[in-house]
Amino acid sequence: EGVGPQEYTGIKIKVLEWTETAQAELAGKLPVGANVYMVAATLRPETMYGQTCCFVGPTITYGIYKISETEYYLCTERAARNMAYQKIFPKEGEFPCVATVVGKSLVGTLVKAPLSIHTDGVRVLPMETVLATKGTGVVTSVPSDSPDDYATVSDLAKKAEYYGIKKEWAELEIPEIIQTPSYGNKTAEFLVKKLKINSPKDAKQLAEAKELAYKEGFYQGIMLMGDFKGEKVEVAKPKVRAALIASGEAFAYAE
Ligand code: A2H
Repeated sequence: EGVGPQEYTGIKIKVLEWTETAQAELAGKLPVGANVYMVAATLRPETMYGQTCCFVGPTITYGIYKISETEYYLCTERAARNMAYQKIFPKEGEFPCVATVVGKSLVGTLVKAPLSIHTDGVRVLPMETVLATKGTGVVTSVPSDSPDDYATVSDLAKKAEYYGIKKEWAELEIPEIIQTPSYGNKTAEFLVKKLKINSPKDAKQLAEAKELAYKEGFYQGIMLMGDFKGEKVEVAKPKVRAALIASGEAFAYAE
């Protein structure tokens, strides 16, 4: 971080069914048959098999931006502006906004996360630590390999009522997707327990866990799932990314 551009993969997470609140807020603003994709910025495209939900910041305002007659992207305005200079929109510098919606209204929306084992869809859930100033403001949750995601889904399941969500939305099966020599097949859970992380707000320990998980996963990890099962993560990562981009389920996004 801080050195040179960050090369994200923008994962296109299709909205299958809006919450009633979001539907009311968006009424009349989207053409019939429009596909809206929540765009999540990730540095770990090879982990997308393990997506179990999609996080938004509850107080962040998101825009819905028109890419074409049929495709719309949901992300922060800041991200849309950046995308407009990366040939993601048809006209350089233009990012037409058709509607805005606050994260809280999106909680409970059913979405389809590409490559996820949960093919019937996953839910949009709140993550208070999402930064509006990084990526797209949408974070796809992979609790097997991301300590932040693991700590957040654990907290959401524990306090479902407080968060106004259904407990089962935070308790989807977490598949094992990467094997590592030091932390086993559930890297995030292992590190969260080892570093005694009790809450998604334990920022210092989470930063350490994130660093350890990333290094071990990237340099020592072996894929347990998908088309590149058995290959080293280092080798599989660009291949999964290229396949997602080729299938139209993702795009390159830098900042
Ligand atoms: B990563 P960097 Cl499996 N606020 O994707 C908070 N976190 C954000 C964010 C935002 N606005 N935008 C993206 N992120 C997360 C997968 C993943 C990620 C795994 C393991 C580690 C990991 C699934 N979540 O990140 O600050 C996204 O989560 C730890 C490096 O730009 C994105 O990749 O270095 C990563 O942080 C980008 O973090």
